[in-house]
Amino acid sequence: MSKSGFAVIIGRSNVGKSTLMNTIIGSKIAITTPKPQTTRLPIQGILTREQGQIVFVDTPGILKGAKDMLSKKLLASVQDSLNDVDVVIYVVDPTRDIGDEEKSVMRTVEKVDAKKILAINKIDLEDKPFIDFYRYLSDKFDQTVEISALNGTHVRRLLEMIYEHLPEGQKYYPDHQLTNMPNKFWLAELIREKLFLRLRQELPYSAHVEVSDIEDRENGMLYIKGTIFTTNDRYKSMIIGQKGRGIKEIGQSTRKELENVMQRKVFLDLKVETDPHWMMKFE
Ligand SMILES: Nc1nc2c(ncn2[C@@H]2O[C@H](COP(=O)(O)OP(=O)(O)OP(=O)(O)O)[C@@H](O)[C@H]2O)c(=O)[nH]1
Ligand SMILES: [Mg+2]
Repeated sequence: MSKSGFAVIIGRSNVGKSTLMNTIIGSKIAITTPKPQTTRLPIQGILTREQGQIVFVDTPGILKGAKDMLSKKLLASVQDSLNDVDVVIYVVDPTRDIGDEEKSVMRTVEKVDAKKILAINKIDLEDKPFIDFYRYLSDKFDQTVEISALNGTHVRRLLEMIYEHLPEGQKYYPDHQLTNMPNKFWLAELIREKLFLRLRQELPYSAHVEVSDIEDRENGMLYIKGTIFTTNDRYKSMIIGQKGRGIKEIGQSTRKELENVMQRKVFLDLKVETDPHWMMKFE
């Protein structure tokens, strides 16, 4: 009998949760940016080894005090993914002060009925002024590990810890499946990453991306149709940019990455539309 179970990755925004999941799975499943609230929906990354299968759930970062509807939905989705979890991996960033926000995440973690691992991330960075504060939290956890999600330092140790706590059981997914995310969703996320990296301040949060069409075309070319929705016309023209330069750059950098990953030619048909109500539809 081998082991199987769910390991939820939780923590405030920007601590490196998605980076950690990608490093563990060995593939870019979730998008990552230096901006808060990059992840918007819990995303599963599946690791199948001889010891068993771990289904990781990367969750949106918890931002305290954000009272807008998007943040509320993000928080609700985090709460949902904490039901029926076997292991919680609580990721913290020792370059940032604990503060009220971290305390509120800690309270959420405390309430969860599961094994808990504290992962102190970003140990590759020289300057970690708050690391002792985080080390001090170890008492409250079943185990603690100091990692670099970016470089993979001590990630193997973390995996061993998770396997230790996992119950015996059947696999949830077939051996070669890496994520539960449909292709269209993953492509839309990749476009959103490029959009996030380009835009400043509040703008990225007023945008949402959908991919409506993926088709194999002649000569092995992959045709992808995507739309960036934003809440008003002013944002729309900011995304499009002067002489269309903005949207062109977003399209080009997405296409380049896709061609690299897929090893084939990609045609990306990308438009921007105004839809003041997309946030209402967002789940
Ligand atoms: N130096 C260093 N940077 C890291 C490490 N892990 C993540 N980062 C960086 O931290 C930033 C945030 O990483 P993400 O993985 O997007 O963080 P997240 O916790 O998923 O953020 P949200 O989805 O917004 O909650 C990115 O710029 C990463 O490259 C690490 O181990 N070391
Ligand atoms: Mg993330």
